[in-house]
Amino acid sequence: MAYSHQEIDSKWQDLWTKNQIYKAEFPSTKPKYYALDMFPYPSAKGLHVGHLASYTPTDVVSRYKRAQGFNVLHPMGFDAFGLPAEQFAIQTGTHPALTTEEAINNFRRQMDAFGFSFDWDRSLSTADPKFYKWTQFIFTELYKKGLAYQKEVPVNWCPALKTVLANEEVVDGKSERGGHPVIRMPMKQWMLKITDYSEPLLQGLDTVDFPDRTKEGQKNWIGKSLGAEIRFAIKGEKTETLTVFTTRPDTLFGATFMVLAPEHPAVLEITPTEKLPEVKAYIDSTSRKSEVDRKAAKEKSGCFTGAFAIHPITKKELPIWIADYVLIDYGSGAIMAVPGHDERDFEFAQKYGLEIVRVVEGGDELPYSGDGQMVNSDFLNGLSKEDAIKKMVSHLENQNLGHGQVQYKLRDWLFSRQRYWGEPIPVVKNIKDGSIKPLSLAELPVELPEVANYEPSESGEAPLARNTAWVNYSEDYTREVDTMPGSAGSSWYFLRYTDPHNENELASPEAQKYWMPVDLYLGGPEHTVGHLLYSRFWQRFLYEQGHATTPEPYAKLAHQGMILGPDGEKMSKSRGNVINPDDVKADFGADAIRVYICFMGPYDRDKPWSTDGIYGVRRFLDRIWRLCLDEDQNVQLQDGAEFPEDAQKVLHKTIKKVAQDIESLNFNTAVSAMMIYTNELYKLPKVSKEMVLPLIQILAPFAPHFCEELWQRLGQTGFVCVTPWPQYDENLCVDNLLVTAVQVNGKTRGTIDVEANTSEDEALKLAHNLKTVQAQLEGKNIVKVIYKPGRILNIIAK
Ligand code: ANZ
Repeated sequence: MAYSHQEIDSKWQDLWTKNQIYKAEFPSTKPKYYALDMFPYPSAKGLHVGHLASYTPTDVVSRYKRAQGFNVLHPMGFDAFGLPAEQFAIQTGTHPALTTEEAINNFRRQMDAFGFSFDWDRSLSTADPKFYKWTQFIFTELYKKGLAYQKEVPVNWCPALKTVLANEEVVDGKSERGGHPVIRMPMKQWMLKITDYSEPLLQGLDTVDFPDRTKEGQKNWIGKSLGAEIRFAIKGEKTETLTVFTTRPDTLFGATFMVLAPEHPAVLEITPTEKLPEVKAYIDSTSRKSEVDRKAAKEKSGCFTGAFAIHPITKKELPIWIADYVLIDYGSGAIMAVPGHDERDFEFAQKYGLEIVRVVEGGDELPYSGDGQMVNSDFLNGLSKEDAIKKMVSHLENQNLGHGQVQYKLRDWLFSRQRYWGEPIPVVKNIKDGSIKPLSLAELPVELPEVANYEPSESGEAPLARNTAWVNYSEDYTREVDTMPGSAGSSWYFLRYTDPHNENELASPEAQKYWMPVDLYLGGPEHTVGHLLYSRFWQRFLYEQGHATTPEPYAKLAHQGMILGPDGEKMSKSRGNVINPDDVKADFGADAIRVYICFMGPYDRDKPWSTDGIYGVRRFLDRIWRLCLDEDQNVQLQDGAEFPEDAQKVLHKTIKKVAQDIESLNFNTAVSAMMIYTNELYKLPKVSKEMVLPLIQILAPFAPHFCEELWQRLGQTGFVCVTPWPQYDENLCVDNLLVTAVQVNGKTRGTIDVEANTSEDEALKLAHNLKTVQAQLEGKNIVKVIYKPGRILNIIAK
């Protein structure tokens, strides 16, 4: 290898730190750029290559923006609360704060070793009381506005983890972490009313630059449905009615039965006594199932209550059933079943022999959910679906039978955990009347108390309850013992980086006005409906309350792809295909890895690690080194060496392209452009500084240590990473295209545009793109080609 990476890497890391090169200035008259990575859980295992896949692209952008004259905020912190840290602490027996601190220090050392240009003065940890003071403050603000409340709710209880999990943390009826079974159980919990923000969160998506699939994911999660609420009278009941939510009020004449969720409060009231045992048994059998299991159940199950509803228009009697495919917390927890046009209702009707009526024409057989003319539908007959919906809704409204209704799937955010390692919820409860009092800012932070052991208790009570001295807040009040979920701190941490040492506010309006919103936020796509939605909710709330200055936190969001093992499979210990960043760095140096990560392929795709690939990148760096320095490490560049126009053009196009590519996050093509220019330089008999220095400058965001070293050795002063980006000459970026006539066997069939140095093969390819030429060459073999760029390409074919 041409250069010694160990020496160079640590030399420049020290110099950058000493000179505070990455300090984000405030106040400043410069334009700002805020490049943010999703901060990591500081796990004891340290950095893995997945972290590098996220931090390298944002670091390239940050360095590039600095060279472009921006005042860059590129911070890094630690999402230190949450289950992984706690479980590690439980396993090792030490306080989570200690293990967390150790892990943070290790992460930081590793991050520095890759040359990431973080401003460590602004670092934060969500488990630091100075930080979570403000997380707690935000909670009290939410509480005061009625957006934090307590409710007895059926929760996802994980007996193995001994904690409640949010819907997003449950996958296929199992805990996301660890894959333990999850059951439904009623428990009193803290909830945040994110549902009040359904519409703003939807609308806000139009104002931000997020990947389409992320926007789609959030839209689906929020799940806006336009429809109607319709009231049905109950046979034999005078006052009680049943309300259903439907997206298809046009199909009301096709409703042949009703279904209530088993938990629906009307069930036991309407069920005649003789049916009660059967109905109760059914309710019992479904209550243990998780919502996910209920949705996924292959076969529908249900139970007839013995009661009947009255169709609001035809006055027909419709049997009322209960079934667990109807969910209690969506719409009104009751549906009108239209088996002719709804798949689930159809299956149910078939299983229990219920009537099926067609009310929409179309499809070979039922159920048919498409559009078509209405039939068997009285005053709707002949109308299209859209017109029928309108007509039915206005009929319902005129007759006072129902009304148009917007429905969202989004649920409130389950915000309490019965765990130790989280932010204490900063409220106290009156012993006598149970009323809640949020603590004032002066009493924050409520620091995590010491407890005898961190294990959650079997009963589901939080470990904080064990410290009774702490729990007894005053004579009249006891403290809340639940803690916040891992996603609390990450819902606003990006604001704190703008003003991390502020003791009076979560971040000053001045600092936020300057830095916010985040210009580029990079992280994994798995956070689509968790963190990325929660943080948008908090930001919007804080904006309304005057604590934040923008309604949206992130102007642009991107997701990096996954780095797979060399075998193309997800890296995992059991597969033995895990690449350890520290090992690879020891062999190849930080820069080769950084450049390799950029060069592997589009940053947002999954791609396998390849040791050959790293070798190739390292060779590329070595070639640049050897171009500049001889074997004795003396500079071997020649002042005044001729710089042919062709080569100049390649350079200027490369400068332009690398900038454009970084802006559009096409890091891989930026690297290959620099490789092409390097090859170009190798073709020249003599190379001068003028040819090499701009290459070093544009390579610097990718290979910062290597480029600083060369920059210095070539006699330049200052740090290359803050040297203004080189200018390119637009005149040298346009190709002089030469119009060339294409002939087949002597007859002109069209023209192609080539450059002076376009090869015969490339010219032939261009000619093949012409339909006229294709037609002439069909079924023939090319026997001879005469090619004169700018004049003629004659193809002789038989
Ligand atoms: C009658 C009907 C006829 C329906 C038809 C659909 C098709 P989205 O689009 O997801 O909002 N529904 C309403 N509340 C429900 C609940 N709590 N649990 C399960 N299903 C429920 O779905 C709305 C439709 O889902 C509603 O429209 C209702 O069935 C059902 F040809 O009503 B529909």
